[in-house]
Amino acid sequence: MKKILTLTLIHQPPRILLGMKKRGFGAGRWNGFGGKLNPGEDIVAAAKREIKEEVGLEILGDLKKAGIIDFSWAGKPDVLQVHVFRAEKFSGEPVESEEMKPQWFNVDRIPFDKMWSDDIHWLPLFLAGKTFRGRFVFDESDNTLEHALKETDLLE
Ligand code: 6OG
Repeated sequence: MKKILTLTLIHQPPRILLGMKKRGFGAGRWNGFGGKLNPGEDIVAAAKREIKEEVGLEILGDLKKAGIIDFSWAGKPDVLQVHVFRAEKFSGEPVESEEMKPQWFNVDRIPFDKMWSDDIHWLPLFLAGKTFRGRFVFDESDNTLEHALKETDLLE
C-alpha cells in the first residue's frame, strides 16, 4: 500500500529550519515538518496545515515542490511516498509544539548523524535549489540498503 506524506523545509540561506521530532514515527531525529493527508485534503493544503500545527508558522507565497521520494523497508510491501516542499517566507515565530522542537541550522552544520539516513543524499540537491525524484530501501535499523536519486524537472 502507498501512503502519501508531506515534508516541508524552510530554507532562508544560509540557514534552514529543522525540528527535533519528539514523539511517534522518526522520534529523536531532526527533520522538516509534515505528515499524513487528511481525508479529501490536497497535498499542498496538508503541507501548510502541518507546518502550522507543528511549528506555528504561516507560509507566505507558494510552497514549491522540491522532490518526491519513495521509501520502503526490505521485505515489506508498504511504500511511503514523501512529497518534499521548499518554503522561504513565513509569518510568525517558530514555536515548539508537542511534536517538534524547532531550531535554525547553518547549512554547513546540518546534523546528518541525527537525521534519517536518506537525508544526506537528497538534502544537498534541495539546498542547491534542484528538483529530484528518489527511491530508498532501508533495513530494519533504518540504514539505507539501496537508493536511486535523480534530478528531474518532471514532478507531477
Ligand atoms: P508523521 O508520520 O509523524 O509524519 N518522513 C521522512 N523523512 C525523511 N527524511 N526520511 C524518511 O525516511 C521519512 N519517512 C517519513 C514525512 C512523518 C514525517 O516524517 C517524514 C513526515 O514529514 C523513511 O505524521
